Amino acid sequence: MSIPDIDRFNFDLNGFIVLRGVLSESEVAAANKAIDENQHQLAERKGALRNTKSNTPLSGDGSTGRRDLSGMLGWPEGQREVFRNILAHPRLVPYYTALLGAGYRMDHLPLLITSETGAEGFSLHGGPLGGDGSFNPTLQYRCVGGQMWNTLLAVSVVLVDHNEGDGGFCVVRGSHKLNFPVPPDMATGEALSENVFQPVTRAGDVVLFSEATVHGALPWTADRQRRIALYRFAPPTMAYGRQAFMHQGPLSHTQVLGQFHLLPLVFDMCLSIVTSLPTGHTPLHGLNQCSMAAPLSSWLC
Ligand SMILES: O=C(O)CCC(=O)C(=O)O
Repeated sequence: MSIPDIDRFNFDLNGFIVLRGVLSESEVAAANKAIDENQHQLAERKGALRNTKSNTPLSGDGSTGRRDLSGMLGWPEGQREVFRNILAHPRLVPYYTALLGAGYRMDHLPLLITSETGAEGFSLHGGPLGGDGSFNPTLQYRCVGGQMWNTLLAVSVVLVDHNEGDGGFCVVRGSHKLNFPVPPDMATGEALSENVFQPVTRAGDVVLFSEATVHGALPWTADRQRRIALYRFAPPTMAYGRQAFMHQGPLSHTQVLGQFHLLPLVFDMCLSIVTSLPTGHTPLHGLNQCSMAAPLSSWLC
């Protein structure tokens, strides 16, 4: 299960790649129908939850926020399958394996992102260095002896067309190998915007990008709702999502143990995902490819 040389070259060069037509028209329709049925749960990021700096090229109309929602993997039967299939999709597994190693695992919870016309974008973030230029061990890309490796891979499933100038996902090509920190004015969209690229995508495409590649989102300008489903995967030996705890200080021993009431839920979901894997993926293969129970903490962020 290897990936084409041209894709390997492209990812290594740019830090991301667009895979065309991964989802069929009917799968895109199923995903959009499920989102329609759950639209009311989408939360808009207003006020203090806005992400961009006011009055910058990323801030959109200044008031419309992005909306997001997680939990699609646990939606009722008929709604969840198309989202669960991304975990071990036959077109994607070779890429996950090439970019993360055999035994890759889902990291923090996938989420839906939607934007109405005028919604703000998302400040540039990610990259292999911290803001002060220090090494950022959690977001790295390497290629050693022809083997690519990422500490965290984002998988963005595109559910509506993103035409040129529409906005949405944007990336600084090649920045997974940068050696100096991103200038603050670049992160806000105020400087060096000629280096910020918005890939044109169609509903059903999937964008794979290293979180070590500087990326974000441009304000949404199209007159239809933007929709993506965003997943993150990690190598079998790494967990990024647990960092969400650390932002509020480390948990005490008792608090960590307190999280274990979730274990049966996680195990249930793991089992039901394995049983709903696409044909050709045996339970053993599924468990190995996507060890969902491992990072208990990542279910909580
Ligand atoms: O909106 C997008 O496509 C980018 C989202 C993103 O980078 C993030 O949520 O971390």
